[in-house]
Amino acid sequence: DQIGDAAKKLGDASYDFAKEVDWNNGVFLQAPGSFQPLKALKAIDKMIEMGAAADPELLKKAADAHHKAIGSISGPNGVTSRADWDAVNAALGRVVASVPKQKVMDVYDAVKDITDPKVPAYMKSLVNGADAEKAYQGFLEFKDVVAANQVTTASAAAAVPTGDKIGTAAKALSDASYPFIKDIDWLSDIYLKPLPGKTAPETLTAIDKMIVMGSKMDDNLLKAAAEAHHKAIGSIDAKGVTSPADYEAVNAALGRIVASVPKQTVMDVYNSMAKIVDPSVTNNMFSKVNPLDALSAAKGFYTFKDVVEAVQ
Ligand code: CLA
Ligand code: PID
Ligand code: PID
Ligand code: PID
Ligand code: PID
Ligand code: PID
Ligand code: PID
Repeated sequence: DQIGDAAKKLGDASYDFAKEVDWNNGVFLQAPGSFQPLKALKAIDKMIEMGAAADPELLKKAADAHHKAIGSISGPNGVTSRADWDAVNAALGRVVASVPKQKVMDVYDAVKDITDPKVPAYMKSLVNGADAEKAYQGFLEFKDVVAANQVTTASAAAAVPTGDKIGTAAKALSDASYPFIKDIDWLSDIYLKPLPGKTAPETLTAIDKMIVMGSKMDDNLLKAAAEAHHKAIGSIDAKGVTSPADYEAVNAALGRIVASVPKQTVMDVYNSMAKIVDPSVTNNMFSKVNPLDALSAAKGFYTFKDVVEAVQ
């Protein structure tokens, strides 16, 4: 297809730049400017809306392309192979082309809103500037091909199951855990702190397992889960906490997507996360909330998971 061909040219123009970026640099965990959690949530919300509007098959292929690319990483900077670099660019170009232009521009504008204007120049200063310029010229040509292949209308909303066992169980889970949700400081910057003692390649292993799980999920249910998050963001209070009803809808939606993949795929995520999250992190989270509320939430979760497993 045209986007695939254009991705090869983009690769010619950008792979030198890709090799020069230090993908293992911890700086990429930081906010790209002053820390503004509510504005950042707005930007994430725009990405969620774009993800929910994207063609699910193309989204899966993009997830698969990332998984494959993680497998061909080499060298100290963590760069993937040239072929996989091109494949990721092509896959993302197709995802972009599957949503109306305005959805893409909404992400761009919202990210711009939380990005200090000095950040791009700083990023450029870390690589060969001429190679960054060459990559950008390549991107500008690529985006014209994407625009020429872009849809103009958004896809239909997902179908949300009703009256299913997971939906019923989600109500009990949400009742048991909403006090805990209200105890959590959602606007803290602690969630952007590095995981103690872990390197970027180690962390990427766990993310890779999530990508694999995402790629196996039921299309409609993943879309519904994204839409449930978008709705929940719309009802947050000043402390970032969503309404009880929207929280319940998120739990139901996530239970359903978990049930749509094999148990082992879920456990692969859990086990890889357990390897990179030191118990001190979990204990620290626990120390900041009412312990009775956390225990009630945990009890609710362990009951919920049995319902999920029964329909998995
Ligand atoms: Mg989420 C999970 C935040 C968007 C899909 N997500 C999580 C949690 C964290 C979070 C609260 C990971 C950390 C953790 O486990 O804490 N997500 C979060 C934010 C946003 C977002 C702030 C922004 C909009 N997510 C989002 C989108 C999707 C997902 C758009 C795609 C549709 N997210 C997704 C999945 C999962 C998460 C599939 C998880 O599995 C993970 C999670 O919650 O695992 C348990 C602990 C969790 C909480 C504080 C909230 C849930 C409370 C539960 C139901 C009960 C508490 C149990 C116990 C006390 C703690 C867990 C014990 C542990 C051993 C499992
Ligand atoms: C400017 C001025 C003009 C010239 C110009 C110009 C530049 C415009 C530009 C630009 C626009 C632009 C857009 C970019 C957009 C990037 C979008 C990223 C989206 C990320 C997403 C992430 C996600 C997920 C995911 C799916 C999940 C949801 C999420 C489900 C269902 C200014 C040059 C034309 C770069 C969507 C993918 C996992 C949130 O106009 O004169 O330069 O760049 O998890 O959804 O699972
Ligand atoms: C524009 C203007 C509108 C019209 C429009 C428009 C186009 C927007 C577009 C577009 C956005 C867009 C984005 C693309 C992004 C590509 C990103 C590629 C990333 C590849 C990576 C590969 C890798 C790895 C990996 C992880 C490793 C690092 C690596 C670590 C820690 C402008 C059409 C709407 C194409 C990251 C995965 C292995 C490097 O908006 O008018 O057309 O395309 O090895 O991580 O090691
Ligand atoms: C300039 C002037 C214009 C021309 C121009 C120009 C240059 C702009 C530039 C540039 C922008 C730019 C951006 C770059 C962005 C790279 C982003 C990389 C992200 C990597 C991540 C890696 C990671 C992980 C991971 C998970 C870990 C955290 C991390 C935990 C909990 C100035 C040329 C356009 C290079 C996210 C995945 C392992 C961080 O605009 O005229 O030159 O470069 O380790 O999670 O640990
Ligand atoms: C233990 C001991 C026993 C008792 C027990 C026990 C506990 C087990 C547990 C537990 C397992 C467990 C699992 C959890 C799993 C969480 C998984 C999260 C996945 C997140 C994903 C994120 C993503 C996306 C997304 C889609 C995108 C890709 C991504 C596409 C196509 C130890 C109690 C049984 C919590 C997948 C969703 C946006 C990466 O066994 O004695 O306690 O918890 O962007 O894909 O867009
Ligand atoms: C288990 C054991 C195996 C069998 C198994 C199994 C089950 C795994 C499961 C499961 C995992 C799982 C995960 C669930 C997670 C739910 C998370 C809910 C999060 C809700 C949020 C709501 C909100 C917002 C929002 C953003 C705001 C904050 C809030 C900010 C900055 C165990 C079956 C495989 C259900 C985050 C979105 C508006 C609070 O593995 O043997 O069954 O379920 O307002 O952000 O303000
Ligand atoms: C313990 C002992 C057992 C019993 C038990 C127990 C407790 C475990 C606990 C607990 C685990 C736990 C986890 C919590 C996790 C909260 C995660 C919140 C994530 C929030 C995010 C928000 C954000 C953003 C966002 C984007 C911004 C950055 C942020 C930028 C660029 C010990 C009870 C089981 C509470 C990610 C989305 C706006 C940060 O196990 O016997 O008690 O709590 O602003 O992006 O700015």
